[in-house]
Order: sequence, then C-alpha cells, then structure tokens
Amino acid sequence: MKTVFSPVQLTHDPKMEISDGMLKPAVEIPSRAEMVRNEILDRKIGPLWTPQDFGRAPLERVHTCEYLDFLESFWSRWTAAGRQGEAFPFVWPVRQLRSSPTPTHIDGMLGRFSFDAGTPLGEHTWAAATASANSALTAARFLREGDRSAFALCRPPGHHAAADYFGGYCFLNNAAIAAQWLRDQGTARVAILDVDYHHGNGTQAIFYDRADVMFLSIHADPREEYPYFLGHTDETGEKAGKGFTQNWPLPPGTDWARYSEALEEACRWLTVYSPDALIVSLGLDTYEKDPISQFRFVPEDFLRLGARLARLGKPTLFVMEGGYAVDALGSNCVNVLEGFLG
Ligand code: SP5
Ligand code: ZN
Repeated sequence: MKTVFSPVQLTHDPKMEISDGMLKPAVEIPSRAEMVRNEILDRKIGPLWTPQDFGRAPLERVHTCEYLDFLESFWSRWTAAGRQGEAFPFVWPVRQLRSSPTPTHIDGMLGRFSFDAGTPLGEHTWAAATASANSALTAARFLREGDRSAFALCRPPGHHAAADYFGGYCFLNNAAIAAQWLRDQGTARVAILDVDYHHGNGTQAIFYDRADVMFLSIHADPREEYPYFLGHTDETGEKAGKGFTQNWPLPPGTDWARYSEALEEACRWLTVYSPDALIVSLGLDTYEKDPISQFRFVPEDFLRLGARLARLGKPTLFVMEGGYAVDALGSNCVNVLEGFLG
C-alpha cells in the first residue's frame, strides 16, 4: 500500500490550544505525522510518495472561495493588524446574529469561518493544510489508477472542517476533497466511513443532501463529547441524501466488543450501498490511552478494524484524522493498515 505525505505538512506547528476552556499545550502537533511516517517505513507497509499539487480547483469543489481566500490570506491580514503568534477565534455569528455580510475585520472573519476556539491558525497553516489535502488527492489518484488501497498520511486532519468553517484542528476536509475528486473523475458512488473518536461533523455537513456520497460515522456520543452539536442518531440526511447519512454515537468507555456491533451495522449499510470506492476517515483517538478521548481500543483492536474493512472488498482510501497518544500513534495506525493488508 502506498503512503502519501509531504514534509510541508509539518510546518503547521501550534504551541498552545484552548482545550476544556483553558489554554493548554497543543496536541495536534507535527510529531504525530513523523511517528506514523517512521512506523510505515519500519514495518515496510509500502513506498512513501510525496503529493502532487492539484491546485485550487479540487478544494473549491468542497469549500467556498470566500473561505479558501480567508485561510490563504489569513497570516498577512493577522500580522497587518498588528497581531503576533498563533490566532484563536473568539466571537461567532450564533443564532440571531448574522453570518453575512462577511466582516472585514480579522476578528470577525475568524469567527465567521470557524466553529470553535480550540484550533490555532498560524503562519504556515495554509501551506500545511493544502499539502495535507494534496496527500489525500494523490492517494485518491492511486485508487483511480487501480490500486486496491492507499494511505493518505493527512495532518493537519480534516473531518471537522465544513464548506466554510474550520475547527477541531481541521482546516480543509481532506476526506471530502478526495471523495468529491473521485466523483468528478467518474467514480459513481463513494462511501466515507468515519472511525475517529469524534463525530465527523464537517464531512456530514458537506454531503448531507447527497446520495452519491454516503457518510457513516461511529463516534463518542455528542451529548457527552466534542463536537457536541452534531452526530446524533436522528441525523440521516436530507432531500436527495435522505438515508445516506448514518450515525452511531457510543458512550464513553466503549470497548471493541461494543464498538464492533456498531461497526457491523455500518458494514451492512456499506454492503447494501456497494460503493465504487470507500474512504476511511481514520482517527486513532479511540485508543484507550488517548489523552483527550474515552474509548478503550487496545492495539490489537486496530488490527481487527483493518481486517474487517478489508472484508468489504472495496477499493479503500485511508485518510488519517485524529489520534493524540503520540508515542503509540504510529503503531496503532499501521496496525489498521496491516490488518487490512492481511
Ligand atoms: C481531528 C480530531 O480528532 N479533532 C478533535 C478535536 C477535539 N477538540 C476538543 C478537545 C476537548 C478535549 N476534552 C478532553 C477532556 C478530558 N481531558
Ligand atoms: Zn478525533
């Protein structure tokens, strides 16, 4: 299985984040990607490729131009406003407040294009996020060219980012961009299975009214866990997409026995839908020792997960999402890939 990764993805290097309402050391850090890359090479999963630059067009198929312009120009606006260091949003257009016209002040723009304060933007965020998206696109290209599977070592992650807002350490929705690109290349039906501990709110929002991209997510119950405001069982899609979104919120403390029941249900949906390509939003934060999460996967469970996904028999693109137990991240991630390869 080919892996795609660019060292440019390491340049987004936040020091702090606002987590649990407090300023804390950042957990979505460059060493995450380095740990996974090293494990890929050590365990000889396959060759490492650097991404091709797909330009802006495939990003615009998922994100609004206004949002992409904001991300791209953010750092020059921020420094022109006399600000320094990484930036956090702090005011949002909730409910009765208006989200248009778009503010011209950088503080208003930050709130307009985000949904949380936990996601620092820095000087190199745009470069790293576009490199991450290009890794997903390049891996998708390998599927189009006939590979049975590919791994996009995406970091920063993507599944919390929607068409016009960032959050949850995510800026560009790598999995959604790859899914849309596959559609545009002629892949008729794509399914995204999101196994990150957190609900993939951005991906769900992007494809909510569509039947050509199914979205399935198994995650911690949003009543108890971030992102709190999406990911409930009654969210099943709308309009043409009715029935093409499914959610399995699970309680804190969920272990493999409970998780695999939900996974079997998701696999039944996938079998019936029979997509031409499967994209796995691969979060490793279901691990029992993850510092911000509360599921109880042991390392062998990641092998089991990979093996189960292989049994679906579909061309499969793995796109990395979360996972913050950095020392174990490489081995847990490669366990899924190795489990898949058999
Ligand atoms: C891609 C991804 O996994 N994003 C996750 C973003 C989570 N941000 C909120 C973190 C809140 C952590 N609360 C932990 C409580 C136990 N200390
Ligand atoms: Zn997560």
